Amino acid sequence: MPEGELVYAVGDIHGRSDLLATLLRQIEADAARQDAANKTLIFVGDYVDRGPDSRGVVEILLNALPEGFSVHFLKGNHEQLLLDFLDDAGRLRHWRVNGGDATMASYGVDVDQLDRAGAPPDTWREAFMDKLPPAHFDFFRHLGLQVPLGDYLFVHAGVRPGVPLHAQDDMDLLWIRDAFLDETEPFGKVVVHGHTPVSEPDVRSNRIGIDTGAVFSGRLTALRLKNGERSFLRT
Ligand SMILES: [Mn+2]
Repeated sequence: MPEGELVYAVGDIHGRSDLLATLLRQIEADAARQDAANKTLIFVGDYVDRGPDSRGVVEILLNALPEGFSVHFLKGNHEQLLLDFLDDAGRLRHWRVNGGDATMASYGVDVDQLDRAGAPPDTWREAFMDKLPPAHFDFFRHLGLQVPLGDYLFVHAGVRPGVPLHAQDDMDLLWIRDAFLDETEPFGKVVVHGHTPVSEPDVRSNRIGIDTGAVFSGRLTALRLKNGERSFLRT
């Protein structure tokens, strides 16, 4: 990172508003001790699904972040699943098998009742739209796909080897695993990503994985970059 830049990149949250609140307090306290001209917070996506409080996570991201940071919100494949369902109710099943029930329930949708009644996808969509605050809908619709900063590129899942960073396919940025994870050659920038859970931050010469599976492990991780230093904060 250039001199004077202090960057925190937060991994996949998946409905764990409790862990997010804890990690943000750590980041705020840590940043207060640092001398930096610019402080930046980057979230690599997958805010929703699986965990119990997706709604609370988005509330924190919209209204309760520490002050004094530039903030970037990336889109994860789980936000894409949610948006795809809102665009086309026929995508309901695809979202539900990936943890969408927990998200709808967190917004107050009676998932069990809809399930028992065998409600058609359009009814689920109406029920969810009815509960989704417009500010949350806007949040999901305006998420970014990549953030370059210094020698780093921040994305949700990864990048396709052999494709220039400016020409990457959205589907790869949101979903890629093996072709990216197995690549040992440099990508042009060090790619900081989530999406694929690891027990400890996965630090390689060409990439850094920071999805520590918070929803299952209780461990939410932030990568901290300052000048030439790298370190981690975690719950
Ligand atoms: Mn993901």
